[in-house]
Amino acid sequence: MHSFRFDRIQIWVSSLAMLIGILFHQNVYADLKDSKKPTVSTRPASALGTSAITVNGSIHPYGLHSTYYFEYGPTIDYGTKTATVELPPRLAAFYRESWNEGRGGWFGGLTGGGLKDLVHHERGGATGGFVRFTEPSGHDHNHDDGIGTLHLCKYFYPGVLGPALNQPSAFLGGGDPDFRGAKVSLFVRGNDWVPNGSELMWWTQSQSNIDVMAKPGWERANWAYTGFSLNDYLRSGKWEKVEYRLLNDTEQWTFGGNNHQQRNPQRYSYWSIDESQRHLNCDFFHLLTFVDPKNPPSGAIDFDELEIAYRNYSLLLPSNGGQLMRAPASSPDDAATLTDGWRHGKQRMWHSAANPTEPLEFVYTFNDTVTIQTVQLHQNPQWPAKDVEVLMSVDGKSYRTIRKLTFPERNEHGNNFAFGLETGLSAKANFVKVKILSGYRSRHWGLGEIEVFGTGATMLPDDDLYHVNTDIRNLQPGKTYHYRLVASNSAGTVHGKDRTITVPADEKPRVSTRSATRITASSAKIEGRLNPLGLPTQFYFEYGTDRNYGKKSPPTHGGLQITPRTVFANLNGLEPGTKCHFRLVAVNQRGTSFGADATFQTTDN
Ligand SMILES: [Ca+2]
Ligand SMILES: [Ca+2]
Repeated sequence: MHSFRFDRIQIWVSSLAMLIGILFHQNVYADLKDSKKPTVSTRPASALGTSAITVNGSIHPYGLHSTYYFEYGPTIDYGTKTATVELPPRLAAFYRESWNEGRGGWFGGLTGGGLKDLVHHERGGATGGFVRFTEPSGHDHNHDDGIGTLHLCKYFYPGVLGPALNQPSAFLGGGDPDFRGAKVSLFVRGNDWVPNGSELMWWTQSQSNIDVMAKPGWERANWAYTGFSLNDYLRSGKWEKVEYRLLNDTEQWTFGGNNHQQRNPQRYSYWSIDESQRHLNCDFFHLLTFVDPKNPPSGAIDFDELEIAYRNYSLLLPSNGGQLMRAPASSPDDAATLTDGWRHGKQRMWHSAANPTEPLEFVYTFNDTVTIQTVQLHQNPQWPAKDVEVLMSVDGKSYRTIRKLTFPERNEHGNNFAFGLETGLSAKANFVKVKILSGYRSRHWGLGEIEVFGTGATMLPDDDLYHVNTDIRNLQPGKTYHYRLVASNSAGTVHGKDRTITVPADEKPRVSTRSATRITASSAKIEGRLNPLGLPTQFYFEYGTDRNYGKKSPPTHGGLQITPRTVFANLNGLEPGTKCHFRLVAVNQRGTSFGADATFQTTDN
């Protein structure tokens, strides 16, 4: 997929840099060390209302612990900088749902009165079982001011919201997983699928104040990943494997706002994409966006073999500073499978030697003294453990029990839900000991994964490209600001190139025309970015065979948020083999804005 090409480009660029070094007989060692300095790029910023902006950039940290900030100001001397933050740890945690055993913790869309369940099929998937979402689904108008009506195809609770609604939660990352830059892989199949202008895409819903969650006063951020649509994979009617990446770049996302009845109180209030993905604590979905209630989609969508690589702050992951000190002898399995980021699965879990008779002890230490807040242990479905004790120590000699639990043998919702969780701890530790005291089968005792969450560790990032962004507030309307990204790792500090952005002087909509896709002899999808800057806004596209245009797409509600969004129109009835001009136009009470002209050519029948 396009989103993975960065790896190849970066490898190619660094290989080329090394080759040039050798050719010119330079000090190759010095070049190699130098090449470990972060690669830093300042990227275009976007407006956030008339007194704030979101600045974007990218960093390649080469696997070294890295920090970054943005500096900004009215001149190239900048003068102000944002808080220095760490680049997040590696994509070293994995969630997989095969739907072979059942529906797991997954839900489907809405009907008029409640949840419309996904139907589980025992066979016929890309592998084994799968789940099916079938239209008609109830229209979910909750986010109309952001991205229009939704149909919820399938959704899932990664954190604490689920139990509050009496639904199962997988507690990814102890309930606070980081999905910035996450890699998503799944199989989809369309069955007589007619999208009628809707798009199937990823959706992130996060709560900025986790204490209120589903209680009165809750406010939630909703972001659709408009950087990637799954629609194209539903057309063949066959199982199609899809891979994409949730790039942490604001230009790839669209914020979902309130419906028309929720202006007061603000329910779906803004929280930055960086924070919303950093704490994916409510739920995530694959859903249909831009649904036209008068002409909804029809057919069914099948899902199978979902796999997500995300960022996990477990202190036991080797790249986060955990080290295995001692493991039981004579096991057929490598103890490293207990900290490989996978909850269960072949070669991803551990079981003991035959017929254990005494407690099985795993001892871990940390690179730095840490404060342990959460412990999460995952079951081995094949050789389930029963009684397990978790202890911690400062000196490695005297240990204190922090949790003794009796594991369930299995969970009715499947292997992803067979875990023990202890939260609300606060204990400084240099060592952790996990003792398996008994098992459900006498032949072997096992576990799937051991996770410990807390603070105090230095976590290494991936040797990969990261997108970063930060909101900057309290700026002057109409004023131009300079900004640049600055990143440091142990090999040095690098300043990205200077860029500028002019903060909108007033609430007149901001527009930019983007490109055309899905071009046939008679049709095309045309796209743009729009920021309604806080006032109710309508948008349409002008199009035609020259810059006089002459035609326009139906005017559509473009929201009233202060955030940019993706907007599009589907054009039909075009002439084959013809060049078409188009531009985005948006109107609100402060005025009308026109995007730049863009063109595409229809195919020759
Ligand atoms: Ca399956
Ligand atoms: Ca594991």
